[in-house]
Amino acid sequence: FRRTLMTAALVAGGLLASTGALAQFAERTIKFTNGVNEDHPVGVGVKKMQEVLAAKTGGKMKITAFWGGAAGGDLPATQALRAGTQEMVCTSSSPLVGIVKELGAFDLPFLFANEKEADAVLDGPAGEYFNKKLEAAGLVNLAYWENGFRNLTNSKKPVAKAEDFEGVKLRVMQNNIFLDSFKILGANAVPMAFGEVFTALETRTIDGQENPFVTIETSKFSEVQKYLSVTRHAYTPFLILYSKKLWDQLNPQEQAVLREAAKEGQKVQREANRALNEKSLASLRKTMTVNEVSAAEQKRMLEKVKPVYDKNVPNIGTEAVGVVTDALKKARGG
Ligand code: TF8
Repeated sequence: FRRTLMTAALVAGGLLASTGALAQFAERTIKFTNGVNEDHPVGVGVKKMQEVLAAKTGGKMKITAFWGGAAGGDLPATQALRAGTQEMVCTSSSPLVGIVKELGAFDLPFLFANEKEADAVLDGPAGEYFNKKLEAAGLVNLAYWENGFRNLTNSKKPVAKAEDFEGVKLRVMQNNIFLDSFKILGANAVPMAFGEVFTALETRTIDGQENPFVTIETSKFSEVQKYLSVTRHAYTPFLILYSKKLWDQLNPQEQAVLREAAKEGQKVQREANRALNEKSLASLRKTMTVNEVSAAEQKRMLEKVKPVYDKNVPNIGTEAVGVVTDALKKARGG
């Protein structure tokens, strides 16, 4: 009997200790939205976040994810975060330039050459610089994830040189720098929310769009596009944003576990995205006509878009552009 009592006391004590550790976490359901489909590597990252939260909070903090833009596109979702009516979103930086103009630095054409450079800039002090700007606008960036290098698709012709953009009606993100860049290259560029792109391509309201291979494949643009041109003209990062209004209602332990989850998610999301990038290209080749753009032609395109830099850098802010170009120099070993 004594022994049973003692065991019971020990068990109760143990339970108390563990509930004590978990008491710092409230039951929370976090709404997360994204414009891409769940089979995009963002799905891998979110799954990881869910696992980390389950393990660290005893299942008290949960993420409910909505895919395919079903719960609104990048910009409306980000506005919901600012208003405090939604917790989280994975969004491209580009549609947010109306909120944080400095983010336009990432839209400058041919800025990053490879993923290593992007990681070095985004995960270092430069990334922190943009996080501060975001925070001042009511958005806490938990981590930079990856969409990837953007490439062009269209239904008219292969684009191998700058002159080939002529006569292509091209959807661009709601972003002035993209609009200016493709206009100056000769395309008929029209800004459009991502959620409208598939139908606009299908009905031939537009001829083309530009996104990384993985997004082209998982959003099924390949079903309504003939030509894929490997331009790699921009790397616009994904931001994992949390509503600052709702963030401020979390305690430090809850905030720390969310940051940790987003970081863990970043690792697997980038890995999955990079592994899938080549696979996606291979599968796109089966139905699309793919052409590479030579380094020399990329350079000619860059020459042609130089006035876009001159016009937009003052709007973005020379400080923000300087922060990125300095970090890039460092990453390149200069
Ligand atoms: C775009 C963006 C989008 C992504 C996606 C919705 O073209 O690159 O593909 O932000 O997550 O609008």
